[in-house]
Amino acid sequence: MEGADAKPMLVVRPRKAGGPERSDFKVLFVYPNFQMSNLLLPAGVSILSAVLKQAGFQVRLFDTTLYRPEGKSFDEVRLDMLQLKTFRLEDREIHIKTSDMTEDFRTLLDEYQPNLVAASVLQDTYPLCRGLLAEAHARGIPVLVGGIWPTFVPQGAMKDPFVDLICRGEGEHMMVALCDRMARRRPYDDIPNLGYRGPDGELVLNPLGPTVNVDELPFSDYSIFEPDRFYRSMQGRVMRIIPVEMHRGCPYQCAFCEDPSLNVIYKGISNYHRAKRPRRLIDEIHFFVETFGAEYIYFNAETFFAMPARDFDVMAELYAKEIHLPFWLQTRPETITEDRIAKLKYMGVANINVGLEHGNEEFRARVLKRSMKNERIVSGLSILERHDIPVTVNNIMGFPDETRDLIFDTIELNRSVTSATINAYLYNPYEGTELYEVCKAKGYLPADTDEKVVDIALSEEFPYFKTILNMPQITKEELIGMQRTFVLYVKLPRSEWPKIRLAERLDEEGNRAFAELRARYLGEPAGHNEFEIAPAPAAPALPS
Ligand code: B12
Repeated sequence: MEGADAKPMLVVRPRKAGGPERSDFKVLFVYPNFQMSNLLLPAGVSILSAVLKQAGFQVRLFDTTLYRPEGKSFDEVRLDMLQLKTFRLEDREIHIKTSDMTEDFRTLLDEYQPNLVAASVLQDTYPLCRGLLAEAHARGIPVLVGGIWPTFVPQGAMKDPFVDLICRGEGEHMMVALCDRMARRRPYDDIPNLGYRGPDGELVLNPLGPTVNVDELPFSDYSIFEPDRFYRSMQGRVMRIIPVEMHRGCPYQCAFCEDPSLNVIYKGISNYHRAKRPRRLIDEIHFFVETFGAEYIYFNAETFFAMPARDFDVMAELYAKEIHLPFWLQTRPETITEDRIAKLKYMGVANINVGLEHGNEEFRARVLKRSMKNERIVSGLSILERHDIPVTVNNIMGFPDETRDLIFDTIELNRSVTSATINAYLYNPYEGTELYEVCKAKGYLPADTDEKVVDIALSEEFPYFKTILNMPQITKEELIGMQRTFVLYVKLPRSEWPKIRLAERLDEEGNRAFAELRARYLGEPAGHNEFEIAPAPAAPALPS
């Protein structure tokens, strides 16, 4: 089956250093992740580290994931809301840090003396690293910020005086060129994808250069992460779960996602959506098994089946014969067919994540730009049920103009399928997406100026489980209440719905009802207030 696809395995070891300047040049990445969250090793900094090391530079990383946050962690909130299975990090002797994060960062700066500090950020994670970047800048170290947020909101991070440079779009070519010029003390203001302040403080954005050939990249370098970071829970089991970047980008048009806009900004330059060749993908997985002791593979692809049928056949055969570790993937419901799932079983599939997102066909097609029939969603998921594959169903609520009834359409559709776990996120608009523009035009953003939205993104309070939208048809409290009871509405009998309605309320009585129902759902003895619920937020201001 390999046939024409076979190619020699790529070598990952760093090439001989380009010269003394390169091997002396030290990059310190900062990865501001939600603290103590059960999240993956990220693709972005891992590939950037690999290309920089290959080019002969030194790389280290400061990662915020294993520090205990002040309040509840992202995962603790998800556990409260029944959207995550209980897991025990202690089983694999994973240590959560109790030391002071900023102090540890200062110590690392003293010890490592980096020539460049480079943060990889999303809109929600940028606030977590501002203090650290300010520390680096105060010591005269240039600070660079890259990732999806600066790609679409380049002026955002540049509002902070301690940020010197930003990267729009892909970072591989840009970072190697930048470090090379910095190491040789050459000007770097012409490097594609770079943003910087011009002579009058104005933001200068260089044009985007071509995208990388994903088959020619070195394998992702996870060695910059601490050993405890390789563990993650999957359906309650903590394992060494290693992600493999399989596709970059996505061919679909979902209005809430940045992917369609990545295709737009790269239009006329390169195709943003790319898939790795099966042979190369399998070689990379071999490397992860040998180097990082992978016990479980996480295919990083927005839609796993967005690839030619032949590539899937080749990959399935290679994976089944050479790897056969349990694995996770994500795909759209309408891509699920009997034949494909039989092949996934042959490969050893363990879990599948399916984006249902919304239960009302018309709303889903018109507002979310996801056209598919509910029948197809149900039939797709029933194939997974027949094959006994645990499924996580993703849902989002709180879209512009979405009413309580529309949210119930999503609850009903979830009730008609079988799921092992359910994610119910509150929608937040990300700048660069089509739906962000809709929210803006309707006056649902906190204020109708880009500046204000940036300020909110920069605020320490930018929430991971709240919505920033102010909408006339539903309040923020109602959305938060529906989010925390979503799983109960789906999984408990309808006769419980009046009590679940009470459990939506973010007051003492509501919290008590929620605690009882949650305990019942989990089969635990009921105990009042065995966990705390965040206090109800102030009533949102409606647009005038
Ligand atoms: C896989 C994925 C996840 C995974 C892994 C996350 C991770 N950090 O890798 C999981 C499921 C854990 C996840 C979680 C979340 N995600 Co997510 N995720 C994605 C997805 C589908 C692919 C990301 C990816 O791996 N791309 C491939 C890598 C190689 O690309 P990249 O990360 O963009 O990096 C390249 C460039 O950006 C740049 N770059 C990146 N960092 C840096 C740093 C420097 C210094 C430089 C120079 C360049 C640079 O160079 C890299 C190589 O070219 C994207 C969609 C997308 N296309 O971006 C959403 C996306 C990034 N996620 C998003 C969101 C909102 C989240 C969550 C906040 C959701 C939530 N509330 O739970 C969390 C945040 C978790 C976190 N701390 O990161 C949004 C972000 C929107 C925004 N504008 O900020 C996206 C864009 C989806 C969307 N709605 O449009 N996510």
